[in-house]
Amino acid sequence: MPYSPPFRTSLGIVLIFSFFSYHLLALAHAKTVSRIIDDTYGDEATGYLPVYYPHDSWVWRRNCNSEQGCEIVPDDENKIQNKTWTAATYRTNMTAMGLTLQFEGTAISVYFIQTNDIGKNNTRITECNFTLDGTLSYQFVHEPTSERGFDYNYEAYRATALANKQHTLDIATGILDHQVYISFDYARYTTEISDDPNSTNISPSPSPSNTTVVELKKRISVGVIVGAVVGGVGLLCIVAVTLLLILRRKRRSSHPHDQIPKPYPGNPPPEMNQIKETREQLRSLQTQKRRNIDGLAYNDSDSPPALREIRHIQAQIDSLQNQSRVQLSVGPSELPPSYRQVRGLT
Ligand SMILES: *[C@@H]1O[C@H](CO)[C@@H](O)[C@H](O)[C@H]1NC(C)=O
Ligand SMILES: *[C@@H]1O[C@H](CO)[C@@H](O)[C@H](O)[C@H]1NC(C)=O
Ligand SMILES: *[C@@H]1O[C@H](CO)[C@@H](O)[C@H](O)[C@H]1NC(C)=O
Ligand SMILES: *[C@@H]1O[C@H](CO)[C@@H](O)[C@H](O)[C@H]1NC(C)=O
Ligand SMILES: *[C@@H]1O[C@H](CO)[C@@H](O)[C@H](O)[C@H]1NC(C)=O
Ligand SMILES: CC(=O)N[C@H]1CO[C@H](CO)[C@@H](O)[C@@H]1O
Repeated sequence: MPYSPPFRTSLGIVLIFSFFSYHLLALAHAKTVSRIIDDTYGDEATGYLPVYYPHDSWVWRRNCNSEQGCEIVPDDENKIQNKTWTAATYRTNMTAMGLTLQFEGTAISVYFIQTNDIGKNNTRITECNFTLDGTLSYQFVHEPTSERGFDYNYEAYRATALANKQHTLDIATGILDHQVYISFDYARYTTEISDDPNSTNISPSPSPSNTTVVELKKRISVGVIVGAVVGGVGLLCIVAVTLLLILRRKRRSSHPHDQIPKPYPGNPPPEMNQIKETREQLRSLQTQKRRNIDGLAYNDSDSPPALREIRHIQAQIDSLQNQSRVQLSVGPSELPPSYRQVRGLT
C-alpha cells in the first residue's frame, strides 16, 4: 500500500525521535569511571601495557636500584603506584626515547616521580613532549629544586574534555644535547561506560581526589538528559495524535456516501403505502382492459356488453388516476393522451 506524503513525513519524524530518544537514554545510563594505567601492570581494566622505546634493555629500567647500577632510587615505595616505576636517562648518543599509552576515555593525567636534591651531583632535568593523537600537546620541563628528596604522584600532564574514544598519548624526548631523566609511575584516565551491571569493565577504585567534581557533573548531565528525553517523548505523542487526526479526516473525506443518511430508514410513511396500493389497482385494471380489447379484436367487435365493460373499466381507471394524482400532488390533473384515446371510443 503506497503511503501518502503527510503519512511518510510523520513516520520519518517518529523514527528520528525514536533514534534520538534511544541514544539519549543510552547516554543517561552511562557513568564516568576512573582507571589507572600502571607503568608495569598496565591498564587495570583492559590490561593494555605501555610501550617503551627504544627497546634496548639498558634504556628503560624497572624498579632499578643502586645494586643494578642506578643512581636515582626512590626512597618510599609506599608512595608509588603498585610499588613499581619505570625510568630512563636520555643520552646524547640516542635518537629518541619515550613511551606510548593507549586509552579510551575523556580525560587523562600522567604522574611522574620527580627528583629534587637527593644529595648527588648528577641529578638531571626532566624534559619531554606530550603528543596526543599525533598533535604536540604539551612541553614538560622540570628542573630539580633545592628541596630534599622526591616528589611522588607528580602530575606532569593533564588532558580533559576529550571525545570518549580511543586515544594515543606519546611521551617522548627528541634529539637533545643534554641528559634528561624520566621516571614514569602511572597514568589515570576517565571513561564513560554503560551502567549495565553485567559490564565487567567498571573500575573498583575511582579517583578519591576529584570524585565529587565528576559525580556532580554526571548528576547535572543526567538531569538535562532526562529532561530532553521527556520532552522528546511528549513531542512524539503530539506527532502521533496529529497523524491519527490527519489519517481519520482523510478516510472520512474519501467515503462521503457513508455520511448521507438513507431515505426512510425505518417504515415508510402511511401515505406511501396508500399510493402504492392505488398504483397496483391501476396496473391490474390496465391489464384487464388490454385483455378485453384484445378479446374484441378476434371475437365480436360490435358487442355492446363488451363495450360497456370497457367503458366501466375506463371510468374506474380515470377515478383511480385522479386519486393517485391528488395523493401525489403532482401538477395539473391532465391525463396522458393515451387514455383520452381510449375514452374517445365512447
Ligand atoms: C595496582 O594497584 C591497584 C590499586 O591502586 C590495585 O587495584 C591493583 O590490583 C594493583 N595491581 C597489582 C597487579 O598489584
Ligand atoms: C650510548 O652511550 C651509553 C653510555 O653513555 C652507552 O652505554 C650506550 O651503549 C651508547 N649507545 C649507543 C647506541 O651507542
Ligand atoms: C658534587 O660536586 C662538587 C664539585 O662540583 C663536589 O665538591 C661535591 O663533593 C660533590 N658532591 C657529591 C655528593 O658527589
Ligand atoms: C619538543 O618538541 C619541540 C618542537 O618539536 C622541540 O623543539 C623540543 O626539543 C622537544 N622537546 C623534547 C624534550 O624532545
Ligand atoms: C546479565 O546477564 C545475564 C546472563 O548473561 C542475563 O540473564 C541478565 O538479564 C543480564 N542483566 C542485564 C541487566 O543485562
Ligand atoms: C589529584 C588531582 O588530580 N587533583 C585535582 C582535582 O581537581 C582540581 C580542580 O580541577 C585540581 O586543581 C586538582 O589538582
